[in-house]
Amino acid sequence: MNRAVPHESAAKHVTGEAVYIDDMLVNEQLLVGKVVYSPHAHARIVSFDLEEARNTPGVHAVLSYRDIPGHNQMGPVVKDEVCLAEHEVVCVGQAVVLIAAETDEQCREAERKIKVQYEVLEPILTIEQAISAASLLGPPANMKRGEPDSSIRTSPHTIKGELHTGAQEHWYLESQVCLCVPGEHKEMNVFSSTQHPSETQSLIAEVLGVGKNEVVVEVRRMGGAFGGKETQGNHTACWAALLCNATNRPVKIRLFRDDDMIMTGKRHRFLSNYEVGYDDEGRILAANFDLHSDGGCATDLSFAIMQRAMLHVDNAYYIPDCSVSGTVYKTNLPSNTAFRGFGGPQGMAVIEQVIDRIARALHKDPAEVRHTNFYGMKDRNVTHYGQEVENNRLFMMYDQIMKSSEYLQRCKAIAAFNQESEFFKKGIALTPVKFGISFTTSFLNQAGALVLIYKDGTILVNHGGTEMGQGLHTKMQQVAASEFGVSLDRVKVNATNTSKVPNTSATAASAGADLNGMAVKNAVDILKGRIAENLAQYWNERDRLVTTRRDDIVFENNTITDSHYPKRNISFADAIPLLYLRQVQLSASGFYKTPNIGWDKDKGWGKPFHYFAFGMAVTEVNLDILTGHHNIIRTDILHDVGDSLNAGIDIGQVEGGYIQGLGWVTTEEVKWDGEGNLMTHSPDTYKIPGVQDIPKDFRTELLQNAPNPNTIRRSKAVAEPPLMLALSAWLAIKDAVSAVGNHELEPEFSLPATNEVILLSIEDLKRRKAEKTPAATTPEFAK
Ligand code: LUZ
Ligand code: MOS
Repeated sequence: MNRAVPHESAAKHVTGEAVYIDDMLVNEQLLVGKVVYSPHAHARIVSFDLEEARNTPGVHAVLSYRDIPGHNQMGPVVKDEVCLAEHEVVCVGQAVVLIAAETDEQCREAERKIKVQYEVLEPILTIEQAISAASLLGPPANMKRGEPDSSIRTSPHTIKGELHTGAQEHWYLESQVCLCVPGEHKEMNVFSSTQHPSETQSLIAEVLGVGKNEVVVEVRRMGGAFGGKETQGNHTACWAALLCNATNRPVKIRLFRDDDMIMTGKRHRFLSNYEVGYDDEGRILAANFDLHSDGGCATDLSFAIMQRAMLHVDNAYYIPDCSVSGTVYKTNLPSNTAFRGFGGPQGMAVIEQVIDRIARALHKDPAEVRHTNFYGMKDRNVTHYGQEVENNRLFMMYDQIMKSSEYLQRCKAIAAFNQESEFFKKGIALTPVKFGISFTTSFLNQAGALVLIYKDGTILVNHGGTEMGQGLHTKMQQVAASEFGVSLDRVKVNATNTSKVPNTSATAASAGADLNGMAVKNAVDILKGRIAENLAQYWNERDRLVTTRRDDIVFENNTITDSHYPKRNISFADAIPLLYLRQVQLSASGFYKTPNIGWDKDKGWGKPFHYFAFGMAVTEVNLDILTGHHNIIRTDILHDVGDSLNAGIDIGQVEGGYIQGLGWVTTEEVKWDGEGNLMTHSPDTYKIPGVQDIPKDFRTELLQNAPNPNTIRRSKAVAEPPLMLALSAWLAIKDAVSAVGNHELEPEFSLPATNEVILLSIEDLKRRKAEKTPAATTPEFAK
């Protein structure tokens, strides 16, 4: 049953029949909603006048914070994010006024008539400015094992440095969108593009000042999310709900692409400092890491993201003495948010840079230094936060990918090529990924399901996870079908709906299939137990030949059978109407919470993760040193998804994750001007990977024969971990730049490695080399 069946909506996606919120048919009562946002990064609102806008023909509502019936709050964790600005605006793009009108044009006309008077204040726009202003979103966090300071002092070698890693725009194809439809009295039906329907429901109830039982949030599918709708789908939903409530008409808000990019948060920028001690073999002995992130104007998920970064500064490597600090800064930019990897990429980039630097300093192959530092199988296997690395697949995967990628031969070929080639240089890098699976906020690791069997024997599965293109519903359909032993076409997965499964967690942390799969299985097990018990009873009453016990009954091949007396069998389709007549309850809710995890975030110690997902990639690039342009010649990926629930979907996730990571490490540069305006707010200034950027030779394999214990059908999470495999591309580019200086000097490098960064790095390298050259090649006569 773990077949690579196509995504349940694949045909609909390509024919255009898949319904997204913007496609939903609503009657002529539908109003268009618009958000009027701050043009200033930081300003006091002196006054505003909405009268003229309210009198615009076709306009049904113009709302400010004064018109909010409930709480003016939409902070998901900390209540520090107003729904509409009151007396101050803290970033460009912050919502100030909402408009509902019959047409988009009328909204724009009303917007022109709104008069807001601002007194502009000084903004904080960079981490460096925030550090000097001591502008923090909260107290720093710390983790520590051993005595890194003294160990670094006694180490044979040390390195120090800092690394900037850039922001990233989610670029989901479907921008933020929500449609609210009023019901009777206080009821509201909400169709939201959200990864977190339960939180969207909660926040709407809070801004409207009604009970959560009045608000139903439904998600059929999202057109991509990537973390950008883990909390920030809530915003558009709250705004649409306010307009719907004020007009008693259906209201839809869909953010125009540029507005979406300007208004929503990004992946957190990080500035990371490190100091590391190591020995002659390149083995890390001790390290101090100080991570600083740009949280933007409000808390959002910034502390959880910083925590995950701190939990991934080790990546796949054992660091005996280690301390990590993490500080989240408050700036006047939209609140930064979850993005695939959730701080993991920012943490891992630091240690991968460190290992690369160690290897270059020792003139060793970086892959070999990585191998030297891998977590051990029996010892050296406890992380800096106290979790044992169990079922370590690093060595097995290293051996396999070194061979399959022909790494050593290609290193030699690259060296030979670089000797001959003046204007093109090639580079290669192997990087591993070890990624912790579970929400680090432990209580979030829970999920629910509601499975219904109808009288015709068809099955409807509800679960708390949302579909964003990742294939979760397909996997849940497969889980239900395999557990019931029926064919896939008997099972349908319903749109996610808060009135079916309550109090769910976001579909996030790569844990959607793990958590909801187990909850679905739990519901199916309950139903199977009931079916077995009642069928056994029926058979035993009908013919008293033998006794069928409940536990003897098996469900397979669309049939329910007594395994000891196979003549006693009935098709699933026939059994269900029979059981209905016998008054058997044919629906059940399921639940799951991840067992045996526990984590003290104040001490920075414990077992935050149920298990680790592993991956490894080798990337080779060709760099044009005159333009800084690079091509990926070949990428080999070996990724661990346990026993795959669906190999087709998983390979898609691995390849997609790597490509999305490529964007982050190469071309995707988010830039703001000196006044906090986003300069890169459309696809013509913000470059996500296109087909041309995909590796010419792309070889992806899933690790075979590596079942994952204690998870749904022995599978592993897939979504986030492969993104970080793209660090191999970043370091392959660095390797090619280094070749410009014949590997004698280490390039200065940051992330993303845009053409500009690459060219500056090459120029810097050439300059440093030229300065050194006279001394190194002192003419004979001068000696
Ligand atoms: N969301 C969250 C996440 O709230 N906690 C997490 O640990 C997490 N990890 C990855 C992505 N989203
Ligand atoms: Mo996420 S970064 O929504 O798992």
